[in-house]
Amino acid sequence: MKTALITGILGQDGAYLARFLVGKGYRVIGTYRRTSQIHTWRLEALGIQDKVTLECMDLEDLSNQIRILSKYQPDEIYNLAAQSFVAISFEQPIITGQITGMGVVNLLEATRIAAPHARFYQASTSEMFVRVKETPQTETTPFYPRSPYGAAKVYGHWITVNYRESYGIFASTGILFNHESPLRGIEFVTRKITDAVARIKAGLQDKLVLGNMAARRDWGFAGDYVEAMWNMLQQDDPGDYVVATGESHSVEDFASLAFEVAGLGDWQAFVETSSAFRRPSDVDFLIGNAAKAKAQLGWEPRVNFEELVQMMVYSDLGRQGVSLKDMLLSPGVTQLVKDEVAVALHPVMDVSEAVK
Ligand code: NAP
Ligand code: G4F
Repeated sequence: MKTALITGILGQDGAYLARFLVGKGYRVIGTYRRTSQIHTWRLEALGIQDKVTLECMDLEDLSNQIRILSKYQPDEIYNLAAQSFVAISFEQPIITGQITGMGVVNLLEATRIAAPHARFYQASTSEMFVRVKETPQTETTPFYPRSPYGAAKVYGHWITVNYRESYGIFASTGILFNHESPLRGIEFVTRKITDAVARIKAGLQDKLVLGNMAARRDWGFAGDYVEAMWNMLQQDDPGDYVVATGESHSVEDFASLAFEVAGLGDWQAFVETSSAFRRPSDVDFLIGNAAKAKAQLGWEPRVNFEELVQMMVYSDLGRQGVSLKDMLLSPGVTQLVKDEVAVALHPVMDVSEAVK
């Protein structure tokens, strides 16, 4: 049985990756940072809280990491932990650098010292491109980050490449474009929108206030993207891979479709904008070219933009107690969407009749 260690297992990607690896028969060790309350809601939603071993480990503490890696001797290490919210990185640039940048070299050092034969995955990001030099972006597009988060990730990316070249560690990076899900953190714009749409539908909220609605992103489904991470570590050689859908939509497109899916009509009746949600510098347009991942990993996204918006809106409507039966039974809703909604909702609502 192979052992995988996932940092940031309590985050969105960590939970989906853990589900995928448990399904493949791995022993999964998931690490989380110490907080006053461990939040395992994502693992519970995916039904795997009893199938993974949790260990407290902070990306800032090298000695902690050496002990954990020595104890478990993982075959694969997935470094997903980070201060991952771009907006807060402008407010907390130093801690973002320490966790999202220096945290990577800590873990690489721990790997070199305690588990040198482990295969290592680093969560790189399209936020490294930002002031784009080429459209769509590929593995060879030059980086030009425009946030403390993006700058920290560029360091994490290059130090991973450096450990691969200097010490022969099997270290790969996934340059993942935005990926979302019903389990996305509520601070990110997609989930902020779908949560607000559900609350408006349930009569709990009147307005949604957003920032830059013209920003365009290449949005995919997190459940698809974690499979690409695993694939990268099964290759004969390590490498760097863009993972994206190749389609770009604006925040306005996302909001417009979300209000429509919930049957609320015109989004403009509910949405306001405020400079409070604008960043000192923003990313206007991102779109990825995942041709290398397709050719070498055989990876392609399964969930399209409309399905992604649907699964997020329906999950949030369910969380607010809105009946979903008629919506899920409508012919435009695919089985994939129904299945992910059922997964996201099973701790709070049984939608089994509608998803058969
Ligand atoms: P996420 O939901 O924010 O998860 C990140 C996890 O890292 C959280 O569980 C967080 O703990 C943990 N963490 C934060 N600081 C830590 C520290 N000092 N030590 C240990 N753990 C720490 O992010 P995600 O969306 O799953 O993304 C996973 C990774 O992919 C991140 O590195 C992100 O930057 C990168 N990425 C994400 C996307 C995307 O669109 N989702 C795209 C490209 C790259 P708490 O749960 O306690 O906060
Ligand atoms: O959802 P966001 O906060 O995601 P962002 O900044 O693209 O970062 C995410 O994707 C990256 C990959 O490119 C990851 F590396 C990173 O960890 C994270 O997962 O914002 C998306 C866009 C931005 O242009 C933002 O300015 O939406 C715009 N936006 C407009 N109104 C808003 C809002 N973003 C947030 N969070 N909240 C708003 O009210």
